[in-house]
Amino acid sequence: MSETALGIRSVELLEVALPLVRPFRTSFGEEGEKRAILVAVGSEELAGWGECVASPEPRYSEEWLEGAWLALAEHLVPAVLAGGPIREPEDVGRRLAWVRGHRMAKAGLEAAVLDAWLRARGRSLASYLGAARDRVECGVSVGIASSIDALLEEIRGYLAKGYRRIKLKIEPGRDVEVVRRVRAELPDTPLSVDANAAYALSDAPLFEALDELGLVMIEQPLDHEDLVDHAALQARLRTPICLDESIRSARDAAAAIQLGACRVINIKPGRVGGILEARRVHDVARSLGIPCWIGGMLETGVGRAANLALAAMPGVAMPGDTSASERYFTQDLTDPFELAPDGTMAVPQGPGIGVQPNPDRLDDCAVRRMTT
Ligand code: SMG
Ligand code: MG
Repeated sequence: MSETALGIRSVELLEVALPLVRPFRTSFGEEGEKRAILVAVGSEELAGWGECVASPEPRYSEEWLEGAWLALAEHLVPAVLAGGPIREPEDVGRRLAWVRGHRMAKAGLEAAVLDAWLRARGRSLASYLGAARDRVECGVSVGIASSIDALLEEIRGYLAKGYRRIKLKIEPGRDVEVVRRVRAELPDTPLSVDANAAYALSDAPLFEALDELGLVMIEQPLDHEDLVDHAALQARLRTPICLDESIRSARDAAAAIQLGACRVINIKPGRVGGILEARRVHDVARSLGIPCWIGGMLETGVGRAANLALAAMPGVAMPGDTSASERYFTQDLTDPFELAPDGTMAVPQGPGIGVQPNPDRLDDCAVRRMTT
């Protein structure tokens, strides 16, 4: 095991396409297929893997797959390579700090370097992040369905598998009535809703109606740039508001908490620019007494493995959108992640993220490759 700096010989970008077992619909659009950029960092005889979660279209955030590919190929990868051997994982962020934004692209590259760096030391990502547990609680995010009956059938299937919290996607016109029906059918199930920024403060009465339904949280009800309106809405509700899209950094997290804009934070490493910044968001939330949990971006096993390590951090106090591979894919890129009947999943314990994509599966799923 090497304790010396990590020399990077090459960086490969791979665009992959995997069919989803069912389309995933949110207030901003529908995805029928998972596309992602995998980043593979080659060093000596080992490789490190990272996943960039930018979607094909810039709907969830301003980043999108093609833009992330260009940012990586033209700016981020050359900047990391130009700096020479990596002495510590923070070197990646320092070398990329001059690039404004492009957090998902940066996160994919940082994750790959961090994985290689940890593998060279025989150390797991979970232990590096200070994991407090070796199994984590899992919830599931349920897309907007064609009918309430179809939605209930899907939810019952997930509950039978053991998921500990159900998150319902809502959009204007498919909100209070749907949630009320689900709540009536499932009075004891921990339920949350996620609006993906589809509402305005003038919709406060709608959220007051949701406030009566005993939800665990209401995720990102309002515009991603509007912390002040979120604070005004939170002041009117007992149900905690959880921010997702609005939190792009530890600095945003501190501001949102101090403003009273949220009482829960969804942490996604891609959204905040990397695993190290995700840990900083966690640390800020924890020091200010705000529970956090780990979200999801329909990741393949590569990104999922890192999310499970993050979910083991001590301040993560709620089930994550870290669902089993079979909830997304008939065949994942890695060995599948499986949910235990008690609704928990094992945190990978091997070096780095603890898993690797299967080379044959990668050949089947790769639609584009580029090596620098
Ligand atoms: O990974 O299971 C998952 C998806 C969780 O709902 C989920 N993610 O806003 O939290 C969110 C959405 C964004 C998905 S965009 C592809
Ligand atoms: Mg969300």
